[in-house]
Amino acid sequence: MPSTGLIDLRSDTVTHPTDAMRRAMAAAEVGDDQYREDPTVTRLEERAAELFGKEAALFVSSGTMGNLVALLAHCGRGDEVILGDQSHILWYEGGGAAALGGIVFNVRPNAPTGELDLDDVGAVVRSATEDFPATKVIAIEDTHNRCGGTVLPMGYLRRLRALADERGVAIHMDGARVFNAAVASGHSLAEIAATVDSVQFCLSKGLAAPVGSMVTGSRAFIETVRLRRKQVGGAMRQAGVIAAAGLVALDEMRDRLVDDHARARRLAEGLASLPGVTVDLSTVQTNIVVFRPPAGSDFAAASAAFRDAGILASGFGTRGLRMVTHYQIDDAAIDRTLDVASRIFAGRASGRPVAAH
Ligand code: TLP
Repeated sequence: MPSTGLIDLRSDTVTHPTDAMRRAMAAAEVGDDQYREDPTVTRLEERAAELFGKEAALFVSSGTMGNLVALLAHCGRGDEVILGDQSHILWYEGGGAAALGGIVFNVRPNAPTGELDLDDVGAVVRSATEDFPATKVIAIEDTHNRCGGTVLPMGYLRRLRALADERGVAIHMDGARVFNAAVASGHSLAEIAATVDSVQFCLSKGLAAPVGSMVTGSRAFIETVRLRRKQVGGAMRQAGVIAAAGLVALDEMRDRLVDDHARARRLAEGLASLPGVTVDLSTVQTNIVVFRPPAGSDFAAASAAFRDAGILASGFGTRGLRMVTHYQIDDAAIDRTLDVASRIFAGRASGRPVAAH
């Protein structure tokens, strides 16, 4: 992106398909996927299962649908999911699992790192009785969006796995950005996925595919997920046209995430050096930067000042503003963002931010 154009840091969901994706989409071999006859979808599902070391995978239209059908497969009506108070499933998915599946949300605090406290989770897992809903699944998020893109450490994942095994419950990972977690931690997708029963991951975030997410898990689990996808109207026909972009995403777009992480770090350090701006640098581990304007500033006004200068950020309520790096954000875009930020916040250790120009 030229440094004079609009700099869209609202999310990595804004990424456009690459030229290689558009070529692959145009050339995609297709069939009716509800007859399991779309060879491109089948290839994508096989590739995803292989990468994640799971028996099977299913292509779905979005991360929200992936989380929904996975939870519907783990839980019956009145069963319970344990999830974090900052989780995407709780905040941004319209309560779908409760609305459509009658699933009970047992909400526990997320630590600033995105972890759920293991003692706390152990204390609230419960078996069905005449009174209690039965806990069927613990839902975790890696990387953790509202916690600023934090990566769940492997030691933590293994301890959670041991707890879940001991208590007979499943683990679902909302791995919308699990590729960022793998690149940042140096652990393979299969190592990460081995600690959980199911993973939902997005092709349409940092990997830049236009549409699509996948759910991976055991063959039997994915068959149930397939039925749930049908029930919510998510089964598709010649979906190979979009799956083709997903294959390019998996094959060509994972390694470059390291560049997004380096840029996010530079952005975070630059913002942290401005008067009164607060960034918890320990949470800036991948491509997300959450920062708070100087105390007393109006967050909406700060966001508007960036927008007036051609820079889009998203709001995370009282947590601050969020900027997300992705492949359309180059070094010049980071320079310009920092330049604008220094003008917005210049000398503003407190009080309302001023316009940038
Ligand atoms: N997140 C979006 C917004 O909804 C906040 C974003 O811009 O980050 N899990 C996680 C952790 C996500 O961050 C998202 C999207 C989803 C699931 C849902 O994916 P989609 O948008 O494909 O339904």
